[in-house]
Amino acid sequence: VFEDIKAAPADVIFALTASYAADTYDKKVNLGVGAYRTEEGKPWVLPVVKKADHILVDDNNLDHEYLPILGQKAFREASAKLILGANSKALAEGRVGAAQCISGTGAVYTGAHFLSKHYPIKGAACYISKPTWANHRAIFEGVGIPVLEYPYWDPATKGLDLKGMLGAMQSAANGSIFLLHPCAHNPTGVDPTPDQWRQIADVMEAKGHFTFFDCAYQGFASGSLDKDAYSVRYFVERGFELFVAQSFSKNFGLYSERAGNLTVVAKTPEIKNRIESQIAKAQRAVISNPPAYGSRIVSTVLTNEKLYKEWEQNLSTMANRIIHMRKALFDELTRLQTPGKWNHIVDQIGMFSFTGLTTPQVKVLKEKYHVYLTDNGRISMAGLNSKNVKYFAQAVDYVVRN
Ligand code: PLP
Ligand code: TYF
Repeated sequence: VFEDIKAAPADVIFALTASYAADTYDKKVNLGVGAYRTEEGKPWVLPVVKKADHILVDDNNLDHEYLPILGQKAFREASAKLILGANSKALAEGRVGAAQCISGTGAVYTGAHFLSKHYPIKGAACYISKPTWANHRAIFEGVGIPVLEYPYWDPATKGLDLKGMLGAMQSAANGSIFLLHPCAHNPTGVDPTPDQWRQIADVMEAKGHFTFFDCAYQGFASGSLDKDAYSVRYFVERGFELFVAQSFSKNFGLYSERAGNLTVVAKTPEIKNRIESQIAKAQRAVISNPPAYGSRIVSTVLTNEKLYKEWEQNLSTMANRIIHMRKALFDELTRLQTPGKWNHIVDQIGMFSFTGLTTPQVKVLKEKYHVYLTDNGRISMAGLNSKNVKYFAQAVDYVVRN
């Protein structure tokens, strides 16, 4: 039957992880996948997650019954509150919906799928940032929504191309869908400032565009969960109806547990209910109902004041180690007098740095130095530690000079 089936290309980032794992060189460095690593280069189970784990194990009332189709209520409510803020007017007005999804990816998919069926402007395109996380295009195209790009990264300044971004928003057809990263942009590590968010919101509002936030790094950007939610809360305050996909993979280190949420801010409670009912109908046909474990860990922490504080500390541990590594890499490149300006390494935010290294340079890094990173020059800062940062800086110095 499938004699003519064509092989699909591998996911670039997962393929990097596999090549790294197969490499036997002792100094190899993995700066590919955006997953937190300790100073020892190991995955980190957050201490607060271990605590929540014990609480769940000791809870004799836990069973393995199906969750409701839209997921665990405590998790959905706590997730919406985490991103919108406890004092959110939209929450108080009862017009915020939520669906527990298969992590951030599933939340983006669920929102995209809903838009493909119910967005009132037929044929509306979704604009994604150039560049962005590769799955954005795959997800929206997969549900039949045309995908276009808006400028984001300015190679000359190694910062935000605000003019290009606003220009694309202006010239897009009214009522287009815009996928925005609320903080810690993947892959560039460049975020708009509050004043730039205001300008973005002005155009989004004037053009009647629909805002779809994809929030995979709350807690990783500014070191404060509230500050990292600034853009989302600001848009909601201004009265936007919007979607927010939330991932707990990074900020809880729950990568494999697939804990995510789609928060829906609707115009009225009644519209919110109808949206949720359609999401439930669609969810039933894809996953029936979401998995429980990750969401239980998250809701245990988010609904307990003491554990929440501890979680914030765990987040600081991760965010600070990354900031420390930015500084260490910058200092090392400065010490080596590596040609070029490297201040963007310390200026960029979140898990990634968009180094400006070119695809041929990346190739040499891999082949000569066994350093793994994506072809666009993105590095996952968490892959650096005090044992490998000098080696990496020397490798960068070599490829820049040769
Ligand atoms: N969105 C962005 C921008 C991401 O970087 C990621 C990956 O971490 C995700 C969504 C989804 O991640 P996950 O499905 O693992 O929660
Ligand atoms: O960009 C990253 O590294 C993370 C992890 O298909 C990831 O977002 C990468 C690729 C992918 C799913 C997650």
